Amino acid sequence: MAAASGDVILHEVDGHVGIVTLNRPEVLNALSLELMVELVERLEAFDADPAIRVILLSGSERVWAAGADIKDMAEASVFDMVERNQFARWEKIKRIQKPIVAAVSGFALGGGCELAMHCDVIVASETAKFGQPEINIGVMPGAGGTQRLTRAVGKAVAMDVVLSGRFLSAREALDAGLVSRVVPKEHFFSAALALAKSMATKPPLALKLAKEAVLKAHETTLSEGLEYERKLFYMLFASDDQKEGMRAFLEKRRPDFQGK
Ligand code: CO8
Repeated sequence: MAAASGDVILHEVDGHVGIVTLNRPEVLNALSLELMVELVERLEAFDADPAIRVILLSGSERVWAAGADIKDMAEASVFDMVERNQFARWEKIKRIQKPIVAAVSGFALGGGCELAMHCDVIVASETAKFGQPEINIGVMPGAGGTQRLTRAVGKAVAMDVVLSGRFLSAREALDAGLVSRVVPKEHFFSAALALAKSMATKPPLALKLAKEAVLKAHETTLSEGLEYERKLFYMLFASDDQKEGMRAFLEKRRPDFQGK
């Protein structure tokens, strides 16, 4: 793990997987301004690194992230908030092209839940708790919670969570469609890493374009989305990996994808 003591973000590389770990345990990984700057820098560095095919974002077993750092915001004015323009940083996470797997254990609240929803696949420990409790501190979700949660789980559950501030258990989150897999807490990291490694055996360009196409489903009409999908599908026939993948299938061998 590449880190010095006091680092709020840790990172390491395992094969083709870039691993990023939130590291402010004393405040339950609250997403301070500093942490968000470092997180985005690290995600962008992995996104630009050709050796990395998939990114794994994790917290600790106790907590994923308990939201934006309330100390950073408690005395802020509307002018401070506008001047900080923090959401520009979140927009950069949205623009990461490689798949991001979230390994979520413990609390994923407020900005923490929103950060998990910026990831592409959420693997949750059975102890995970998802919520948008901003209503309890006089505000409301601001990094996409009202939009992404509603698209993920539908209006009924989203309204319940956003207006009451209650937490969803991992099982509820699975049933509602917010997370893809729930695993025993002792395996939350290894299960997410295994998934990320398995994805990293796939052709990198197809991974990126497939991610882009799925995300497009939230942004457009069905017919425009289908058209978009078709064009990306055609584009993959310009890649060596398409030839390799199909030939390997026909030759009954494992494909060797080069990311070209
Ligand atoms: N910000 C700052 N510090 C925090 C935060 C936080 N979000 N959450 C926990 N901490 C600190 C506590 O103050 C405490 O510090 P200390 O030991 O110095 O008192 C330490 O972490 C441990 O926390 P608790 O003692 O409260 O631990 P418990 O196990 O009793 O409770 C909870 C855990 C339920 C998670 C509780 O800490 C809690 O409710 N936290 C706040 C959750 C919350 O309201 N999150 C939403 C924040 S607002 C937000 O995310 C808006 C996002 C907008 C977009 C982002 C723009 C930047």
